[in-house]
Amino acid sequence: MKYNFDEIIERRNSNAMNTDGWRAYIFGAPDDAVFPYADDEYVRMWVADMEFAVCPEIIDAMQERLNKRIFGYTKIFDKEYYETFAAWCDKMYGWVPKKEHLFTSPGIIPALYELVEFLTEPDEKVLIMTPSYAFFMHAIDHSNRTMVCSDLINDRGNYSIDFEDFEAKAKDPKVKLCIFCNPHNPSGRVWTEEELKRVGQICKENDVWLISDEIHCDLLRTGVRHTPMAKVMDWDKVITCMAPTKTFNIAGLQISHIMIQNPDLIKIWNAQHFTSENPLSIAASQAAYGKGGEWLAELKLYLDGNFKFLEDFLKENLPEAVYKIPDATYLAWVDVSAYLPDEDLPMFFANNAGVLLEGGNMFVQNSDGYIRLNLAMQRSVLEEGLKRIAEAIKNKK
Ligand code: LCS
Repeated sequence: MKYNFDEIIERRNSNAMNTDGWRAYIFGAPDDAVFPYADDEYVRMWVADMEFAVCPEIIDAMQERLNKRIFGYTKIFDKEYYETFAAWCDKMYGWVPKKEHLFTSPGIIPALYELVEFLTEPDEKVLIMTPSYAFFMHAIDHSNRTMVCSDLINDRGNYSIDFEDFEAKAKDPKVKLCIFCNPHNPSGRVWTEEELKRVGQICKENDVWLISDEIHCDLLRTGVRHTPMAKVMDWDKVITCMAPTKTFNIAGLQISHIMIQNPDLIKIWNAQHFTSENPLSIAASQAAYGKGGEWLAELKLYLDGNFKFLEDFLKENLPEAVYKIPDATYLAWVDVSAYLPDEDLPMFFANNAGVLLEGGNMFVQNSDGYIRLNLAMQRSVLEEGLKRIAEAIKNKK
């Protein structure tokens, strides 16, 4: 390996959400709430960022930009930025967004907040699939729109879309928008082309705008390919969201790509979205897509190893847990209901294992009994976290 994913990086005193924001985010608790473990004793397997150092090619590009010593108002003017991203899309997905369809946002979540408002009226509804990343719900709630959930079918950890239910809900004339997660967080499903086409077709037939949030599209098991919704659905009401932030561990730099095709929506976006771009983020994003391929390939191998490690660990220590190595994300979605049928799972593990994780109804609905483990960490830390989880479950029995 050229890059060292075993190196433990100190994150304290960096205003990291991961180390300092868990009380509020997971437990809705104040910053000074007392827990049985000291902050630096916790193994943190929660928020979706990684414990790995950012690839040096990105840091070098940021350094080069720092050396220019002025950080005035900035926008992406250099056409190389688009060309670099387009080349990445072509290589990775065999699909290239048009330059005139590429817009930026500080994040996909802020863009979702805006798009819900742009695309729906106050009495209208937004369709999501559950379990779901909770910010889909928050984006809907923020504008006081009504959320409609279509539960995924869960066959012992194998998730699929309940097309009958999804179609019935899409037919509701008040449903005007679907926020779709491709690949899916938290299950890690990479949808097949057939599934994508069916979702797209149902939305098109019912004139439901379709936002395909593809932020996890580069975090795949080695050998797996991503298919953008817009590649299989030639329909201008498909909006594609991608970002270098999750893949390259630069979420704090706040840059994402929103691909909008529909001319009317482009007009609204241009009129109402305030575009501001950060010079360091532009440098980082361009370096990620231009020079980060080798780092990503090695990251994926390391993550493949962590998923296998978890599989072996569960077989040996918690055989009644239901788990399947996902095709995408660095998040493991594990059903522990056989052991802990009635617990508040994040609280149980924070109090009894010294492990911070998300689970249960943090994923909107259809997620009871599940914990989500962020595996993007050094194997030694992962091993410690898993030992503690198994130990806490054993002690409970
Ligand atoms: N969309 C999905 C599906 C995500 O999983 C996340 C981050 C985002 C958007 C965030 O996009 P941003 O605004 O940063 O561009 N997911 C997280 C998660 O599951 N836990 O912590 C963050």
